[in-house]
Formats: sequence, C-alpha cells, structure tokens
Amino acid sequence: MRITFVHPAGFNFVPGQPDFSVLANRMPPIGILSLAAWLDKHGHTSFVHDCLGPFAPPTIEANAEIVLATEPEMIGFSATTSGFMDAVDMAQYIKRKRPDIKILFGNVHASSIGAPLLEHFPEIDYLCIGEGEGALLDYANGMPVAQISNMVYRDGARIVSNPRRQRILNLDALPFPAYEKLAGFPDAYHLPLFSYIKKQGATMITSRGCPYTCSFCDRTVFERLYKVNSAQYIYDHMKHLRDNFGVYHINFYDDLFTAQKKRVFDLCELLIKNPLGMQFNCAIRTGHTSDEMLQKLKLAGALMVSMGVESADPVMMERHKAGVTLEAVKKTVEQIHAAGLRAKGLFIFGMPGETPETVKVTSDFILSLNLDEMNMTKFSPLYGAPIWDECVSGEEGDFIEDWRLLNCLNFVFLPKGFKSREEMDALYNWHILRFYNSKTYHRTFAKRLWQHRWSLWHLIKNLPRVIQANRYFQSNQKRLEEIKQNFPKHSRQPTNLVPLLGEELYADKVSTVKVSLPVSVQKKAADVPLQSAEMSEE
Ligand code: B12
Ligand code: SF4
Repeated sequence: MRITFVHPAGFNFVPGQPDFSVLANRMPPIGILSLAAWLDKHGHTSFVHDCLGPFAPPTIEANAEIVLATEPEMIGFSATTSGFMDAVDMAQYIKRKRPDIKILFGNVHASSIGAPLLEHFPEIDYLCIGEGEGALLDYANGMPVAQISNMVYRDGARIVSNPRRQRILNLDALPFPAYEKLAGFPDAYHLPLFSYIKKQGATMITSRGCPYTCSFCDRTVFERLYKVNSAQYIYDHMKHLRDNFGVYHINFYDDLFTAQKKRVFDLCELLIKNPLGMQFNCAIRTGHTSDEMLQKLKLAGALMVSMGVESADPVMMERHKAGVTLEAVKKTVEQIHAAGLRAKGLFIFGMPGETPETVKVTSDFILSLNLDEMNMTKFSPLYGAPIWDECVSGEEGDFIEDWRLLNCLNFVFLPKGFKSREEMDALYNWHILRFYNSKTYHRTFAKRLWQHRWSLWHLIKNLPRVIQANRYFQSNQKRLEEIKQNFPKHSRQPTNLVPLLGEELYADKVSTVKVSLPVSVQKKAADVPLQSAEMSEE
C-alpha cells in the first residue's frame, strides 16, 4: 500500500500573530517517521510531509496538493489537540478533490477522544487509537478494518470502536525512524536555542508509556505500560544519526528516561567505552537520581538535565504532581550542578488552585535554584488528562474550549484565584523577565557565549525574521490584545465531547473525580503490577 503521513502545522502561537515558533525550534515528527520506517520494513511505500518543515508552503491548500502529488492510497494525519483542526481542514480539502483516498487520523487527540470525533468529521474515515504500528500494518496488509484492534470506523450509521491491542513489548524490534524521508533534515531542523553546543541536533524517544498520573498529562496514546529500548539499541540509534546525518547532539524527550537505572548505566558505559563524540540532554525524575548516575551521565556526554517541577507551592504539587518535594528539587539541582551538568526546570502556570501568591512563591523558588534554563508553560487542559473533568466542570475556574489554543501558549483556563487572563499574562511576563534579567542568568549566559555560537548563528542567519517578529509584536500590541480577546473558535470545532477512553485511563479519571487530591503517584504505580515490575529494576 502507498501511504503518506502528514504532520499538520497546527496553531503554535497566540491569536493574531504569525507563527514564529519554527524560529525557536523545529523538531522532527518522530511518531510518523517511526510508522513510515515500520511500513517500509514490511514492504509498503510511505512518504512523510511535515507542514512545519523548511520547504512547506504556508497554506492548507498548497500543503494538501503536495500530499496529493505523492499519489497515496491512504493519508495518515498525526495531530495533537492544537494541530487537529488544521489537519481537519486539510482532510476536508483532500476529500472533496479525491473522495477515493482513505483518510486516517492517529496520535494523541484522536486517542484522547476516540469515536465521538467521527460523528463530527465526515472527512475522516478511520481513527487509530494509541500505538500505531500494529493497526496500520494490518490495514496496509489488507485486513478488514472491522477486525483491526485500535481502529475506530463507521459501519453504516454506526460508529464502531474496536478493542485496544496489546502494546509492542519489545521496542527494539522497531526500525529507527525514517529520518531520510524528512525534507531538510537535519540541517533545517533544530533544537531549542541555547540548549546545545554541537551541531546538528536531533530528538529521540527511547521509551513508551508511564504509570504515573500527573493531573495535567495526556497519556492516552501509550497509557500506563512502561516499555523501553535497550541501551545497545539507543547506542546504535545515536551512531546511526551521527554516521548518516552528521548529528552530534540528541535531545531525549522521554519523560522517564532514567526510570530503569540499569539501562541508563549500561548506556553510559557504552558511550564511555566507545565514545561517539556526541552530547545529549535528557530528563530525570526529581528525587530519583544519585550522584553516581549524574556523574556517569556527564562522562557519557550529557550536557543538560531537566526535571518537571511544575510548581513550588506544596499544595499545588501534592495536587498535580504528587511525590515531588521542594527539598528533593533543591537537592537534585545541587547534585546536577555538582556533576558539572546544566539544570533545567519545567514549570506550569495556571492549573486549578493557582493564585497570584502561588505563582510568586514559584517564581521566588525558581530564582533561588540558580537554574541554567527554565521553561514555564501556560496550562492547557487536555481531554486525555486526569484533570480534564475538573477543568470543564466550571467549579475550579473558567475554561474556553478552543482546541487550537490548547498549545500551552495561551491562558485558556482562568483559575478561580485570578481576576482575569490579563492578570495572568502580566504575572507570567513578570516572572519571565525576572528570570532572564537576573544577574545569575546573565553571568551564566555570558560565560557560555562561545558554546552558544551555533544558536547565535541561527539567530543571525534569520535576523530579518527575528526583527520582523520583534517589530510585529511591538507595533501591534493593542490590536493583538483585541484579537486575542475576540478570537473565534474554528467554526467546525465541537465542544464538551464525552471521550471514549480505554479502561486503564477511565480508572485514573474516576480516582481524579472522587478524591480531593487528584493524584497519587504511589497508588497508581502500585495498582499496576506489570509496570511496577518494569520500574522496579531501578
Ligand atoms: C517530543 C514532543 C514534542 C516536541 C516535538 C513534537 C513533534 N514535532 O513531533 C515539541 C517540543 C516541539 C512538542 C511541542 C508540543 N507538544 Co509535545 N510532546 C512530545 C512528546 C514528549 C513525544 C512525542 C513523540 O515523538 N513520541 C514518540 C512517538 C513514537 O509516539 P507518537 O508521536 O505518539 O506516535 C505514536 C502514536 O501516537 C501513533 N500515531 C501518531 N501519529 C499517527 C498517525 C497515524 C495515521 C496513525 C495510524 C498513528 C499515529 O503511532 C505512533 C507510533 O506508535 C509527547 C509525549 C509522548 N511521550 O509521546 C509530547 C506531547 C505530544 N506534546 C504535547 C503538547 C501539549 C505539546 C505542545 C502543545 C506544547 C508543548 N508542550 O510545548 C506543543 C504542540 C506542538 C504541535 N505542533 O503539535 C502533549 C499533547 C497533548 C495533546 N492532547 O495535544 C503530549 C502528548 C505530552 C503530554 N503527555 O501531555 N512536543
Ligand atoms: S511522569 Fe507525569 S508528566 Fe511525565 S509522562 Fe508520566 S504522568 Fe506524564
């Protein structure tokens, strides 16, 4: 079968503003590159079109024409929530022109809502829920859709959701993602500015699934079962990227990269004994690391280690990311620095329970940590997250359900503790300026100017666009504010859908609704013996 995968551009900025996000980073869509490699391995023909790629035209129609020119029998869209309506617009255009081409939607938005989406979007023939490899291969091999687990389809007027299939247990059986299918990779793809020293950069995911239940996190694709690539596979994958694409820096985007300690130590050993000359960034779970592991990571080539903290208010932490304490965060940052690594903290602003006071506490805490980098996202409720029901209930605050804006760049949710979204924006900007204008940050940044030469070069190369972006924001501030306030929802986007989730995630949701503190990490991890066994290798 001939299939073309599409990564829609999505909505990556705030209303009224052009999308400058690719200036800051442009990353390969690993999910569809993996699926493309998988299908090719099994004798099918696949193409990948990234609407955020360097050669992609700006309009839906022009992108759709590029996709049609690949002569596909099926088109597979891969969309997060904020990219979903873009993908729908493109699918609609394609279906009008070529009704014979089958259209399949996969990835997280489809997985987090399921069947109700088919009621609203006739241009979509099928949804694939969760892991894509098995269902896609069955379909490409000609199996009737009614027999394919993970697929959602129409049977006359009825919408049928097939049961979920067993996850792939041995991730090493998967081929490396088909990076070669991505026009402009790696030169025109780049990691977030100032997060790397060496060029070129690429991203990798070396595990799937997570047994924790952080309140804000959408785990509807891989659910709880935690599976990993082996150390040797990761080493070979890195070598493949270096030898065939000239990649010298990897950002590992696994949430739980270090959950199995042995795997991490084995990988470090491989990289220390047979160095690849590559560097990498990865995430660790606060409080679950050791001096020894951090030292090994450093020797193996790690540059920066990040950790999800989310908030410094103890009640907020207990509610949204239980199991992480401020003392543990402080100690972990000290350990990271002592090992000679950079420390990055990840925070979320605006979850239920947030008030100006909790934000100030968090901001003070962030400054006290002497972090090398910090990322604070604006909370976006997501259908698949345990906290979704609370957010839409109206009891915790006011929520504007506009999928395009659920991109962590807009305050779609106004917690009860704030008077307005403007107040939130003002406090957010105050914190960002405070962090980046701090003496500590300036000093550290100045010391690393030479290390950041490629990031600076990237900015210089794109100077006209940087200036254009800056001018645009400066001169249009009032107009932008107006557009933001009156931004209409996409005319075809439904709201208040009742998602059809798998049993595992229903269980997580039920616990969220019933108890006052929605998250209990230990409880959830222990609830699932299989995952506990996996994680207990720690
Ligand atoms: C790396 C990453 C990024 C990178 C790169 C994104 C990119 N270009 O692909 C960056 C940093 C740019 C990014 C940005 C954002 N991200 Co992000 N990101 C991830 C992360 C950590 C890994 C994605 C990945 O590559 N997974 C590995 C591959 C193999 O899995 P996969 O993509 O899910 O694909 C599998 C299935 O979904 C399915 N599948 C996927 N596509 C298709 C298509 C078809 C046709 C079929 C049949 C199947 C199928 O098959 C694949 C293989 O089994 C995920 C969390 C996670 N662990 O998955 C979050 C995640 C996708 N991001 C999320 C969010 C919220 C965002 C942002 C909105 C905000 C942010 N955090 O910065 C933006 C939005 C970007 C956009 N335009 O959509 C959420 C999305 C939730 C939602 N409902 O929308 C996630 C799920 C994190 C979370 N748990 O909440 N992200
Ligand atoms: S640790 Fe929390 S944020 Fe990370 S994947 Fe698991 S549930 Fe999501």
